[in-house]
Amino acid sequence: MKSILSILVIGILGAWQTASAADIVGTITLKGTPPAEKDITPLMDNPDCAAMYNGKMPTTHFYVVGPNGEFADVVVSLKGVTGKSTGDSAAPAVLDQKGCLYSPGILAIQTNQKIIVKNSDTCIHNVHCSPTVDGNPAHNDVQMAGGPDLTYTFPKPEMFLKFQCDVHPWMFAWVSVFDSPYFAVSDKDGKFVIKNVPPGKYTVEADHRKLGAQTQDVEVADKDATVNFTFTVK
Ligand SMILES: [Cu+2]
Repeated sequence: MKSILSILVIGILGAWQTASAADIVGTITLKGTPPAEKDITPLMDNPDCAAMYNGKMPTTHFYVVGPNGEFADVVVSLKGVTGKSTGDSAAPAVLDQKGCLYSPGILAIQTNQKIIVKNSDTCIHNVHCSPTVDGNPAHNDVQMAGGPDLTYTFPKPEMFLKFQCDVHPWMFAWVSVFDSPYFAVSDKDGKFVIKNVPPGKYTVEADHRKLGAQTQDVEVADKDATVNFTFTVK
């Protein structure tokens, strides 16, 4: 009886293990020297915005790269995985306007996940998003200093949906929308983690706003899978 019980327990544990999800982890590296970031001079010509910088010129952040090529702001996702969104019940994502810039400049959300746009500045902004995929609504809303947050949702997957400010023409954010929770944006160490991926074979796509997309195939079983990407500056 005892042995039957232990076989049962082992069997149940085994079934649980093969059915359990694992993470896809990796590091993104940039090879080569990216073009120098540009000074955002018009920001400093605007007294409201310049007041937040104490004379220190802000720059663009097209290539956020560490001393050893650690490459941030790469959007990593599972290509072609749709119909898996948990956006309805996911915590909202936050896009802030701070120092007359969007923060973060690269963001990823799920379909139907709330994205809350804040204005942390002491000046007015205008949130203007222009999707290119049918079914994703455009918005163009004035947001006063200290004004209430704006909340948007997008029902369709879209890469790099453009947010801009019509008051400050240098302000851009790029929001990628996925129909699943299986995505991540690489951090300042070039690391990413796509959590709780069900077992299976996937194509992992890494997409950088300036350098385009790469893919690699991976099989997820019962332990974490590693997929590293190297981008090269052309
Ligand atoms: Cu603005």
